[in-house]
Amino acid sequence: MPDLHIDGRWVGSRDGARREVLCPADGSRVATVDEAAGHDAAEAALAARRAFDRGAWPGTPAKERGDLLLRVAALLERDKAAVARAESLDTGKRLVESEYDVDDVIGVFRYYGGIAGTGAGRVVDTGNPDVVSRVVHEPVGVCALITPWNYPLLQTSWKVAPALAAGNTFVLKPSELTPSTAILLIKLLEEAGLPAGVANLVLGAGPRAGAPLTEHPAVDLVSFTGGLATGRAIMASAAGTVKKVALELGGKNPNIVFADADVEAALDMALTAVFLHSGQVCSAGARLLVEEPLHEAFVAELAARADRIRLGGPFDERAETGPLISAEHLAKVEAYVQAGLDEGAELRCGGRRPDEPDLAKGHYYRPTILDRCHTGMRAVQDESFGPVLTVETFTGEDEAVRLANDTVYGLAGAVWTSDAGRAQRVAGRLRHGTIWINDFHPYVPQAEWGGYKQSGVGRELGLAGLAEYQETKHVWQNVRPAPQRWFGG
Ligand code: TXE
Repeated sequence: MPDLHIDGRWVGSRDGARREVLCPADGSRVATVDEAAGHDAAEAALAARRAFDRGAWPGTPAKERGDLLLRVAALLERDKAAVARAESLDTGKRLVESEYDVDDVIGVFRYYGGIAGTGAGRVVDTGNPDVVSRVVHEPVGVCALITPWNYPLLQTSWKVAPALAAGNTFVLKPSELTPSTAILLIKLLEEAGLPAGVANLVLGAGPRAGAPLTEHPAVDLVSFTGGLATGRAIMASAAGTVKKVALELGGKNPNIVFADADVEAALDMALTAVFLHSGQVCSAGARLLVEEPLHEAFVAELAARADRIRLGGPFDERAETGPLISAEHLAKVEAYVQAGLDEGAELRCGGRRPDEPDLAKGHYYRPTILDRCHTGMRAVQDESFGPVLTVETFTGEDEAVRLANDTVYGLAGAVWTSDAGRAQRVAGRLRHGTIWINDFHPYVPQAEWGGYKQSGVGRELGLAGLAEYQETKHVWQNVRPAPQRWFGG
């Protein structure tokens, strides 16, 4: 069966191109899928345009749109095992993590299914009794949804669920490295009863299949999650037709540990913060800022624990984390660590591929800690998106805040302290979109997610995540029209 979905039909790419999807854990072939090019992307954009301009979906009662999302959640529940397996094969992540991801995806569809019919707008008091003034929300139109490979289905759900709840049509372009769960999701949307043309899917490389969507005049909005450089390129190309853009571009997220913190909890969570999914997490706590008196003991224990982390493939029940997504990404992480060492960082653990022969075919890299870093280093400023922690020290609240904000990014950060007042003061001064106090990583679909500064534009999740996919219209009605005589006429 072909893999592109355009105007309600499964089709191949027009030029017949195909791409192999390989499992990062061992290089085995997972699938061979159709690879779209510009003409396929354009066809998909036009199909979404027709479905928006002439189809029933944008005018379907919002409550009914929400009900469809709830049906999708139920179908995902039914197919959870197969979806999680597909996600693990594409990404190499542990099956249990993919299962958590599918649970989260179900939660996102339930959340937007639940709120779809609740916000019809508002009536405005104009002070004039002869006027009815309403502010209403309408769908933006055709959305290009471009998603990355680290949490393929989860990132997709953050876009697809609110886009549909708001009544939009879309073209989804998942990462070329991890297309399998996008195909499964489109099938479930069809099964749930979504009209033809509302959800379109093109697969393929970014410049070939994604870039044409960001330029196409039929597209009204681009929502993108991925790297900073690609985000800048997309923003520039969307400018030609002044599309709305929503961007989530990762981060270099500070994890601040004060000397009065609960050290055992802070240690444990510092590991999770950075080494979860081998650091391929936009909110990874990749910068540890530790208060001077705690520094040596904290980092020594952290390095000892990091050295014991067991690597392995998706179905290895003893594994604690998996491989990097590709050979290219592994090479990038290796070069990043080398650059950090060249800049004067001290290697406390890792800094190499694992020795185990059975991991040799995968793109594995040992959890790595670079100590004695400072904000002047590229290693502290650039996102490695791998299992690499940089360590800086500070003294007192002001220095902690200054260092934590000394980055072009602003996605997330954490503060560990037993002083509740200090926790709130620091949280208030951090220029990052999510702040955890004495915790790291949790999120809920009800709360907004997104970045300050170059971590992005706009918000996903929560009410703002729905508003991103809505236009706002003011409707003014004069119920007692009469001449105004502004002009003598
Ligand atoms: O991502 P890209 P890459 C960061 C991380 C990583 C770096 C590069 O630091 O090392 O980005 O990763 C599509 N027009 N993050 O190169 O290129 C592409 O096909 C339109 C952070 O893998 O950003 C894919 O679907 N689309 C991050 C998507 O963009 C284009 C998650 C993401 O790929 C395109 C992943 C173009 N010109 C990487 N070029 C996060 N925020 O969580 C590429 N794409």
